[in-house]
Amino acid sequence: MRILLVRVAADTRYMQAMYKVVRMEPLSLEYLGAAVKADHEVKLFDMRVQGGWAGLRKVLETFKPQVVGTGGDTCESSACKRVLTLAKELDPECLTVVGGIHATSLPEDYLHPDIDLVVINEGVFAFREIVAAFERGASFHDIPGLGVNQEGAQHRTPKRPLSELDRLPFPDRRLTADARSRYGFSLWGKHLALMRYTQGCVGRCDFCPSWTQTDGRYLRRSVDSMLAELETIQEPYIYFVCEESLLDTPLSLALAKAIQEQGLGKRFGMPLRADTIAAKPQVIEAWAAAGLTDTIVGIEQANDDHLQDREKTTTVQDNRDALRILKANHVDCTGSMFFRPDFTREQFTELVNFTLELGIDCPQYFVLTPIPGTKLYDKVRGQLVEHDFDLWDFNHAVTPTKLPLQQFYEEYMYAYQTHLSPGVVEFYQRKLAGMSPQEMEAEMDGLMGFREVFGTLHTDHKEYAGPSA
Ligand code: B12
Ligand code: SF4
Repeated sequence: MRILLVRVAADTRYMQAMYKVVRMEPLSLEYLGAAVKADHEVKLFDMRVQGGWAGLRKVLETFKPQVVGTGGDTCESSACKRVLTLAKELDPECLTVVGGIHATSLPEDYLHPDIDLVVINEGVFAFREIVAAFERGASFHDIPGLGVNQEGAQHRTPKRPLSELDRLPFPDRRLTADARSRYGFSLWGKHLALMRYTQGCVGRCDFCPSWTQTDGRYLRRSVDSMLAELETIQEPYIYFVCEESLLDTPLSLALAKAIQEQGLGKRFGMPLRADTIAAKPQVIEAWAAAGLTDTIVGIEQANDDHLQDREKTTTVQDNRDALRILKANHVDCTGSMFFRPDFTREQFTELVNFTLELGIDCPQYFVLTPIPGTKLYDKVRGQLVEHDFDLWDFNHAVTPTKLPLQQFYEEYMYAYQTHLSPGVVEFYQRKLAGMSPQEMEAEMDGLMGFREVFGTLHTDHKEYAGPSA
């Protein structure tokens, strides 16, 4: 069968700016491609770099796929629907399939006339079974882990057991051979590949959908599987797409040692919890020796009460210790913080000052968003004021703000003044020094795009005028 996998691009200004700066390889689709490529003709089309909607129409018309699959974050969900609508418009007989985090967290949102199947959770084996059943003309109702859309209703098949990560095939990176030179994140390493190592988290934070995806389990790959895949990757920089990479101390130390012994000469980035770093300085030291240069840490809040409100078990002291240990090992920290919609001006200032005090190399601020699939979503769903999922990009308030909306965004934008502080400027200088003039131009283009977006976030709310103070 001819199968087209589409890496979607949302049309919103924020996401368009994001795709210029942070453009990672479509790892999920490379996994799906690996699942079916042996028996079928597979193409992967990336709307971010291969011509957007016009390019998509062209590939649909010329390749004439019999199966079209796509997926994305909540803020990309309306674009996913449009992709599959276009596919059906050009060939009503083609099978349309959607998967990914939004499909997993809120499958009913994909009950749509142009979508045939919704894949909940891990998609590799489900997708293989779907394509095989479609080819045979068999029913999809026997395949676990699906929402089957039929006659205006969504029928759920039984839950699919979680796949152990070592059982998955390696992602097929040949599917993105033509686009690979354009993937990366210049601040970490322009030529960057993504790689899975662990999945899930032992945390139970109320704003996070990651632990619910794995029923609270922490899945991991073996050293042998990691080394075998690493040897197939050309890019010099690798980012682990985990939620928390180094929870398992013996495994983490064994992998760091094996990587060092192999002498692959790669650099690594990975997300880490502050309490993991604080409790295991020896693991950070081993990984720094193995090539770890960057990490993303969920610092989140400036005081323990606010952390506890979110059921986050790290403490302000963990955050302080984590930054100290990272600096001692020359690992750069991208710290992630969120502003609660009920923040006052003083609370904005407290959080911004805390990030300066910690000396975070690259502070990233978001708006606390009750994403589907989280406890927080269940807690506040009655208070939602923004129902347009295009704006659920962690940069727009979707529940009422205490400050008038425009002031809320002014404070939000002001937080990014921290990027002019000496420590952050030094971080940028260090990272930009390794770039070619062309890379630097692309980087500046994206960063200016973000500046423009942040200046006008409040206008994105369309009809929504904002709650009163
Ligand atoms: C790595 C990562 C990133 C990386 C790279 C992301 C990228 N898309 O290129 C970086 C750091 C750049 C990033 C950025 C962002 N991220 Co992010 N990210 C993750 C993380 C930690 C892992 C995702 C991953 O790659 N997993 C490994 C791959 C192989 O698994 P997978 O994508 O789930 O795919 C499998 C299945 O879902 C399924 N599947 C997926 N697609 C399809 C399609 C079909 C047809 C089928 C059948 C199956 C299927 O099968 C796949 C194969 O195994 C997740 C956490 C999580 N729990 O998912 C957050 C997460 C996805 N990110 C999130 C967000 C919000 C963002 C940002 C919007 C934040 C921001 N405002 O800047 C940006 C936007 C990125 C974008 N869309 O371009 C949220 C999304 C929540 C939501 N419902 O919207 C998550 C869940 C984090 C969280 N805890 O809230 N992110
Ligand atoms: S520690 Fe991070 S990954 Fe783990 S549940 Fe909390 S927010 Fe999610």
